[in-house]
Amino acid sequence: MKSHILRSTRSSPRRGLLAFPVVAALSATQALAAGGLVSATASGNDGNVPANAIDGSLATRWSNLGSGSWLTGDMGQVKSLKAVDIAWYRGDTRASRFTLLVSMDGTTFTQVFSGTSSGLTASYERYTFSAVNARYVKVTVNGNTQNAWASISEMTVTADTTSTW
Ligand SMILES: [Ca+2]
Repeated sequence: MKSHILRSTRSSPRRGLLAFPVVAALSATQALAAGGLVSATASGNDGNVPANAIDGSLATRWSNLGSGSWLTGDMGQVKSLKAVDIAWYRGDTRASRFTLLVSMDGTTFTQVFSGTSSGLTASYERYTFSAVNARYVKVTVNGNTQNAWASISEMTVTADTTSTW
């Protein structure tokens, strides 16, 4: 008599459909997958906390009211940074004025970019600059074309491998 064993193992999961991990505290490896930032701090928030800006989800955001509000991301180590991608909350209906600054120690920052988002997309928009060694990247938001809110769905960095100096 034949017996049939129920197999719980299904066919191998399809690759290429992995979503970004959505967890409160990312390990360095996970964070690199999600956008290169291992933690985030900010000048304040309205309940939409800074970690929401580095969780890999465009459905969550960091928000704070007031021109000059800032969000700082930590890459966890010094890297050669050359671009920052930001997805602005409601970025398709308003343009945000902002500067990008970088730092080695999280205290002394140097500006590398100043400009205004396009106002055309709520998805990622890339801002590039000459490669610079840094561990921290800060975006300071000076309001938008509708109000004084700073609101970022996601911030990610593009960096070369760890500097060897
Ligand atoms: Ca998010």
